[in-house]
Amino acid sequence: MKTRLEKAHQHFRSCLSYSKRHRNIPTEFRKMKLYYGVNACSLAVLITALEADIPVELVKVDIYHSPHTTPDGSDYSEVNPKLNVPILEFSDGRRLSEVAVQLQYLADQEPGYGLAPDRLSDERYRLQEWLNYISSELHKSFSPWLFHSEVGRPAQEAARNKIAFRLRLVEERLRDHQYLMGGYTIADAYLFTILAWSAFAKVPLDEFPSIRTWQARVGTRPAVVEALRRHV
Ligand SMILES: N[C@@H](CCC(=O)N[C@@H](CS)C(=O)NCC(=O)O)C(=O)O
Repeated sequence: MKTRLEKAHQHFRSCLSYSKRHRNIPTEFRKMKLYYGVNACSLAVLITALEADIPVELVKVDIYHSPHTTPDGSDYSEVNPKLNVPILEFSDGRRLSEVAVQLQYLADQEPGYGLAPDRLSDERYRLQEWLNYISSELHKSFSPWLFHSEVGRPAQEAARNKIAFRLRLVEERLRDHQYLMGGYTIADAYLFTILAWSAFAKVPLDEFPSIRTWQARVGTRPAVVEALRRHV
């Protein structure tokens, strides 16, 4: 059993090491640009930056016309040869792509906010399991309707059925968990962003009451409300 004094010392030491970690982050890494697209998955990254109190400058990309351009008319392919958003750009010019990676990057800059479990912990791998599932099984299944309606109805219907099947697993999880990992994490920001497309993509969520309750819960978080306001 630890005495109260020992506990106080332990708390003090952990505060010190937190603020040391915080100080060690070079300031240039803390001023980032976020290239985003209206109604795009970049919303998850903005939500997370706001949750973690990390300032980002927003740069809108017109992803609905080819070539994709930024507000000054520049060709976005020079920023991201993958031609998609989001991109996080650091002030030294380095860039990071892929939502699931960007979310973890931001969460790791400010571990005190608890947006992701500690790196190397078992829980971190559980989080990555969700991030990967959202990215590969859900996010990309929505794309045929959002960006490629020319694929036609049969392809759309097949994707809808796949999404419904994959959401059953999410529904089960949320039946007895407030958030995907128990407490709120970046996986919730990502899933919330993808499921915001369900009305537009005509993916009914009526058979998923727990998902709908969770959506309402996530949707009232101040960072989410603010991100929705800015991500236009
Ligand atoms: N694998 C990428 C996919 C990003 C992605 O699909 N972005 C979409 C918006 S949600 C996009 O920019 N689409 C425009 C295009 O591909 O031309 C990631 O996870 O960041």
